[in-house]
Amino acid sequence: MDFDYSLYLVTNRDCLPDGITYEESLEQALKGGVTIVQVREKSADTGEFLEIARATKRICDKYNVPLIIDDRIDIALAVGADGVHLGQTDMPLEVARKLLPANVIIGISCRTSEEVKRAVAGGADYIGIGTIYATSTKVVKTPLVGPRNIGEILAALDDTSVKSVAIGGIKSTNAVRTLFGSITASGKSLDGLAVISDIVASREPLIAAKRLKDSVSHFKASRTRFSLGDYTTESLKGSVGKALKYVRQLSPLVHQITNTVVTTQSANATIALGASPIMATSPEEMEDLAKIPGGLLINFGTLTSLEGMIAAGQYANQNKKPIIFDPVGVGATSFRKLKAAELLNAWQATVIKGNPAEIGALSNSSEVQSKGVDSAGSGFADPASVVRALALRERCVVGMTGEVDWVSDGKHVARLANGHSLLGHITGSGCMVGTSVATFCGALSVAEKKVSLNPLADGDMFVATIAGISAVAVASEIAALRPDVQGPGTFLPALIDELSKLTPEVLSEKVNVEIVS
Ligand code: 3NM
Repeated sequence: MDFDYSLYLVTNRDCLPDGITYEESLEQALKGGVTIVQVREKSADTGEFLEIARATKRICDKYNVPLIIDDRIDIALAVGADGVHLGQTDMPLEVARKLLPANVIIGISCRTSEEVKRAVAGGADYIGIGTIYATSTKVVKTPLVGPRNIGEILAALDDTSVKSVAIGGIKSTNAVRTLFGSITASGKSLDGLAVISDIVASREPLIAAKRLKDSVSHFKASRTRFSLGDYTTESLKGSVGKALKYVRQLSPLVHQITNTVVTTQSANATIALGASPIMATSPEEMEDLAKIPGGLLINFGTLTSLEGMIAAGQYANQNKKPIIFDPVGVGATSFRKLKAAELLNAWQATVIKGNPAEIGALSNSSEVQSKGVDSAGSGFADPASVVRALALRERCVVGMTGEVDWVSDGKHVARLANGHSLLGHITGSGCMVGTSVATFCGALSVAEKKVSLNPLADGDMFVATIAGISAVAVASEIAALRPDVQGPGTFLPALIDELSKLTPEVLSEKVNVEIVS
């Protein structure tokens, strides 16, 4: 049976807010886009369970949505349900299969690859992978799966037609992250998301369901494309200039949560490029800020306001606003590594920008070592492969800056060779590059609104990243040649001047970019 698993609602009468009945909530959820419903009654007597199942069936039939019954085969048979859902300790799959008519589907909860393999062998039609995130809806004694491990578990479904949903703590804020985390090496991904509280506990179940459904639909429509496809060195030169035109014309809002060392400098660089900076850090204002189109930079150089970083990223994902993550010094301490993982589990980055040590640390490579926040190593033997592999693993664009910069969308790799050595003699030049990338990503996501590329952001984020890196690099070359520049002290204001004077034509002409694959 080919059901649509996109938005799988599990019922729970205990979660209903005061004043909303079970039937009202269910009907609103179905109107909002729920595609399949499971009745889950852990404490009801048989008679009460049957009554609830019958009422649910009537409403589901009205919306032509299939009905699954949790655990109870007898209830499923009695109401003519479309399927049964089993836990690992419920009736064995093989036994349930024998008791049920062939057209009744069976789903089973799994948390490991081994459980998935057993489910496949036993003839399951779908699996529910969980528990993904902490949830107060169900007492869970097993370790959380986390979004970045879903893909590995899901890989056990390769070469099968068994469907999958994820469950446990899934909300509209982490829906995009969950879906992206599920993509396997072979390109498989979740068929849908299963939720209780995000819909059932809501006072507006229709809106709650619609938000989730939109995230799943965007994801399914264009899962893995980050860039527009085929590039040549010539086409990139033109695109980079055009991107600067967009920055100047649209002046996007660039929301930056950055470190205390560079805040003023980064805000000035944003203005110089032609955009508007806002340096807000309080979690309470993130939902409102995410609704304003533009870019979001998350730079965790001084690791304050982690809560704000999590909220900002989650709301940005929900609003298709590009997130540029600058994991400053991530290789320097295990604490930073842990926090970077926490952030990358909380939201899906659109671009990760770092120096070789930072990119090495995120790639779990020891080839380039970290010293403080500066990269001490000379670089990777094969930098193109490093950025491509990380872009593929994190499903985002990766920009690695250094004497030569490397950018990949997981498919293409571009090599950039601009920049002056004085950049290495002022603090925060790497952070300024992150700001510039966020500015260009923000501009292109607004300019190319109709070019739907991926669920994370509209616009060509590969081009935006190249443009962001090269704008600072080209401006630094021009600034360093000015007669008034005597050293690092005079270089910094000259750099800000040259960023503001940079024209699309000069950027296109001077950018030293090459597509290497
Ligand atoms: N099963 P919420 S977690 C019913 O891990 C259920 O198998 C889980 O509720 C599992 O969406 C869970 O409110 C509760 O977190 C899901």
